[in-house]
Amino acid sequence: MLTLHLSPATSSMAVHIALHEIGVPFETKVWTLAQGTRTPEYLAINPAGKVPALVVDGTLITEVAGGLFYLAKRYPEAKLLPANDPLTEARAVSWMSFLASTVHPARAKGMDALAEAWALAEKKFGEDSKGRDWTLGSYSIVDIHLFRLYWRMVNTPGDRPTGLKGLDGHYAYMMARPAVKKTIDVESKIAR
Ligand SMILES: N[C@@H](CCC(=O)N[C@@H](CS)C(=O)NCC(=O)O)C(=O)O
Repeated sequence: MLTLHLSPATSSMAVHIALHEIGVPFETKVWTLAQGTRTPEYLAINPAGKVPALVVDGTLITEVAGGLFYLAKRYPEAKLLPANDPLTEARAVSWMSFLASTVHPARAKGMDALAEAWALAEKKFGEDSKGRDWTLGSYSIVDIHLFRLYWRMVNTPGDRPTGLKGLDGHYAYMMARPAVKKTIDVESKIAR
Protein backbone atom coordinates (compact mmCIF):
# COMPACT_ATOMS: atom_id res chain seq x y z
CA MET A 1 0.00 0.00 0.00
CA LEU A 2 1.18 3.50 -0.89
CA THR A 3 0.17 6.38 1.38
CA LEU A 4 1.09 9.95 0.49
CA HIS A 5 1.03 12.42 3.37
CA LEU A 6 0.45 15.78 1.74
CA SER A 7 -0.40 19.38 2.27
CA PRO A 8 -2.14 21.00 -0.70
CA ALA A 9 -0.06 23.24 -3.02
CA THR A 10 3.22 22.43 -1.28
CA SER A 11 6.26 20.23 -1.98
CA SER A 12 4.16 17.08 -1.69
CA MET A 13 2.48 18.04 -4.98
CA ALA A 14 5.51 16.65 -6.84
CA VAL A 15 5.03 13.13 -5.48
CA HIS A 16 1.28 13.46 -6.03
CA ILE A 17 1.90 14.26 -9.73
CA ALA A 18 4.21 11.24 -10.08
CA LEU A 19 1.56 8.95 -8.56
CA HIS A 20 -0.97 10.24 -11.09
CA GLU A 21 1.53 9.82 -13.94
CA ILE A 22 2.05 6.18 -12.95
CA GLY A 23 -1.62 5.46 -12.34
CA VAL A 24 -0.98 3.15 -9.39
CA PRO A 25 -3.54 2.95 -6.54
CA PHE A 26 -2.62 5.07 -3.51
CA GLU A 27 -4.26 6.79 -0.57
CA THR A 28 -3.67 10.30 0.67
CA LYS A 29 -3.66 11.74 4.15
CA VAL A 30 -3.95 15.52 4.35
CA TRP A 31 -2.03 17.64 6.86
CA THR A 32 -2.60 21.31 6.20
CA LEU A 33 0.26 23.66 6.97
CA ALA A 34 -2.29 25.87 8.75
CA GLN A 35 -3.15 23.08 11.20
CA GLY A 36 0.52 22.23 11.43
CA THR A 37 2.67 19.37 10.27
CA ARG A 38 4.38 19.69 13.65
CA THR A 39 1.58 18.03 15.59
CA PRO A 40 2.52 14.99 17.70
CA GLU A 41 0.36 12.86 15.40
CA TYR A 42 2.27 13.87 12.27
CA LEU A 43 5.69 13.91 13.98
CA ALA A 44 5.07 10.27 14.82
CA ILE A 45 4.91 9.63 11.07
CA ASN A 46 7.70 11.98 9.95
CA PRO A 47 9.89 13.30 12.77
CA ALA A 48 11.10 16.07 10.43
CA GLY A 49 7.55 17.50 10.43
CA LYS A 50 7.57 18.10 6.68
CA VAL A 51 5.58 16.94 3.71
CA PRO A 52 5.84 14.92 1.57
CA ALA A 53 6.08 11.63 3.38
CA LEU A 54 5.46 8.57 1.28
CA VAL A 55 4.80 5.38 3.22
CA VAL A 56 5.36 2.17 1.26
CA ASP A 57 4.00 -0.88 3.05
CA GLY A 58 4.96 0.68 6.38
CA THR A 59 8.35 2.04 5.28
CA LEU A 60 8.74 5.83 5.40
CA ILE A 61 10.32 7.74 2.51
CA THR A 62 10.85 11.45 3.15
CA GLU A 63 11.93 14.28 0.84
CA VAL A 64 10.54 15.00 -2.62
CA ALA A 65 13.62 13.44 -4.21
CA GLY A 66 13.25 10.26 -2.16
CA GLY A 67 9.59 9.78 -3.08
CA LEU A 68 10.15 10.54 -6.76
CA PHE A 69 13.19 8.28 -7.05
CA TYR A 70 11.39 5.38 -5.40
CA LEU A 71 8.37 5.68 -7.68
CA ALA A 72 10.47 5.99 -10.84
CA LYS A 73 12.52 2.88 -9.96
CA ARG A 74 9.59 0.83 -8.65
CA TYR A 75 7.40 1.51 -11.69
CA PRO A 76 9.86 1.57 -14.63
CA GLU A 77 7.01 1.09 -17.11
CA ALA A 78 6.01 4.71 -16.42
CA LYS A 79 9.38 5.77 -17.87
CA LEU A 80 10.01 8.51 -15.33
CA LEU A 81 13.76 7.79 -15.37
CA PRO A 82 15.69 6.05 -18.14
CA ALA A 83 16.56 2.48 -17.07
CA ASN A 84 20.14 1.19 -16.86
CA ASP A 85 21.64 4.56 -17.61
CA PRO A 86 24.01 5.61 -14.78
CA LEU A 87 24.89 8.92 -16.41
CA THR A 88 21.27 10.05 -16.71
CA GLU A 89 20.54 8.82 -13.17
CA ALA A 90 23.49 10.85 -11.89
CA ARG A 91 22.20 13.93 -13.73
CA ALA A 92 18.80 13.36 -12.15
CA VAL A 93 20.36 13.18 -8.66
CA SER A 94 22.34 16.33 -9.46
CA TRP A 95 19.20 18.20 -10.52
CA MET A 96 17.10 17.07 -7.58
CA SER A 97 19.85 17.93 -5.07
CA PHE A 98 20.20 21.36 -6.72
CA LEU A 99 16.45 21.94 -6.58
CA ALA A 100 16.15 20.89 -2.93
CA SER A 101 19.27 22.63 -1.63
CA THR A 102 19.52 25.77 -3.78
CA VAL A 103 16.20 26.59 -5.44
CA HIS A 104 13.67 25.60 -2.77
CA PRO A 105 15.30 27.53 0.13
CA ALA A 106 16.10 30.62 -2.01
CA ARG A 107 12.77 32.41 -1.41
CA ALA A 108 13.36 32.49 2.33
CA LYS A 109 16.65 34.36 1.69
CA GLY A 110 14.95 37.19 -0.23
CA MET A 111 14.15 38.28 -3.76
CA ASP A 112 17.77 38.60 -4.93
CA ALA A 113 18.51 35.04 -3.86
CA LEU A 114 15.31 33.86 -5.55
CA ALA A 115 16.20 35.57 -8.84
CA GLU A 116 19.76 34.25 -8.67
CA ALA A 117 18.63 30.67 -8.05
CA TRP A 118 16.15 30.73 -10.93
CA ALA A 119 18.70 32.34 -13.29
CA LEU A 120 21.01 29.43 -12.46
CA ALA A 121 18.20 26.94 -13.03
CA GLU A 122 17.41 28.56 -16.41
CA LYS A 123 21.06 28.21 -17.48
CA LYS A 124 21.26 24.61 -16.27
CA PHE A 125 17.98 23.79 -18.01
CA GLY A 126 19.24 25.27 -21.29
CA GLU A 127 22.47 23.27 -21.12
CA ASP A 128 20.84 19.97 -20.17
CA SER A 129 17.71 20.03 -22.31
CA LYS A 130 19.65 21.16 -25.40
CA GLY A 131 16.58 22.88 -26.81
CA ARG A 132 14.29 19.91 -26.21
CA ASP A 133 11.12 20.02 -24.08
CA TRP A 134 12.37 18.09 -21.06
CA THR A 135 15.27 18.63 -18.69
CA LEU A 136 17.12 15.36 -19.33
CA GLY A 137 15.95 15.00 -22.93
CA SER A 138 12.97 12.76 -22.17
CA TYR A 139 10.29 13.34 -19.52
CA SER A 140 11.44 12.39 -16.02
CA ILE A 141 11.03 12.96 -12.29
CA VAL A 142 13.34 15.98 -12.64
CA ASP A 143 10.68 17.73 -14.73
CA ILE A 144 8.12 17.07 -12.00
CA HIS A 145 10.35 18.41 -9.22
CA LEU A 146 11.38 21.46 -11.26
CA PHE A 147 7.79 22.19 -12.25
CA ARG A 148 6.46 22.08 -8.68
CA LEU A 149 8.90 24.76 -7.56
CA TYR A 150 8.29 26.90 -10.64
CA TRP A 151 4.52 26.51 -10.20
CA ARG A 152 4.78 27.79 -6.64
CA MET A 153 6.77 30.82 -7.80
CA VAL A 154 4.37 31.59 -10.66
CA ASN A 155 1.46 31.40 -8.23
CA THR A 156 3.05 33.62 -5.58
CA PRO A 157 2.25 37.25 -6.48
CA GLY A 158 5.39 39.33 -7.01
CA ASP A 159 7.77 36.37 -7.03
CA ARG A 160 8.15 35.71 -10.76
CA PRO A 161 11.49 36.86 -12.23
CA THR A 162 11.46 37.75 -15.93
CA GLY A 163 13.62 36.39 -18.74
CA LEU A 164 13.26 32.70 -17.93
CA LYS A 165 12.28 31.66 -21.45
CA GLY A 166 13.34 28.02 -21.22
CA LEU A 167 11.60 27.50 -17.88
CA ASP A 168 8.47 29.34 -19.05
CA GLY A 169 8.25 26.90 -21.98
CA HIS A 170 8.80 23.95 -19.65
CA TYR A 171 6.03 25.21 -17.37
CA ALA A 172 3.61 25.35 -20.32
CA TYR A 173 4.47 21.78 -21.38
CA MET A 174 3.95 20.56 -17.82
CA MET A 175 0.62 22.36 -17.43
CA ALA A 176 -0.67 20.48 -20.49
CA ARG A 177 -0.04 17.06 -18.93
CA PRO A 178 -3.18 15.24 -17.68
CA ALA A 179 -1.45 14.08 -14.47
CA VAL A 180 -0.51 17.67 -13.64
CA LYS A 181 -4.01 18.98 -14.37
CA LYS A 182 -5.52 16.23 -12.23
CA THR A 183 -3.20 16.91 -9.30
CA ILE A 184 -3.88 20.66 -9.38
CA ASP A 185 -7.61 19.98 -9.59
CA VAL A 186 -7.61 17.51 -6.67
CA GLU A 187 -5.43 19.73 -4.46
CA SER A 188 -7.41 22.89 -5.25
CA LYS A 189 -10.46 21.21 -3.71
CA ILE A 190 -8.72 20.47 -0.41
CA ALA A 191 -9.31 23.13 2.27
CA ARG A 192 -6.02 24.64 3.40
N1 LIG B 1 13.64 19.33 1.40
C1 LIG B 1 12.27 18.91 1.63
C2 LIG B 1 11.42 20.15 1.77
C3 LIG B 1 10.03 19.82 2.24
C4 LIG B 1 9.34 21.04 2.80
O1 LIG B 1 9.97 22.08 3.08
N2 LIG B 1 8.02 20.93 2.96
C5 LIG B 1 7.28 22.03 3.49
C6 LIG B 1 6.10 22.35 2.58
S1 LIG B 1 6.65 22.97 1.01
C7 LIG B 1 6.75 21.67 4.87
O2 LIG B 1 6.37 20.53 5.11
N3 LIG B 1 6.73 22.64 5.78
C8 LIG B 1 6.16 22.44 7.06
C9 LIG B 1 7.10 22.78 8.16
O3 LIG B 1 8.32 22.92 7.90
O4 LIG B 1 6.64 22.88 9.30
C10 LIG B 1 11.78 18.05 0.48
O5 LIG B 1 12.35 18.11 -0.62
O6 LIG B 1 10.85 17.27 0.69
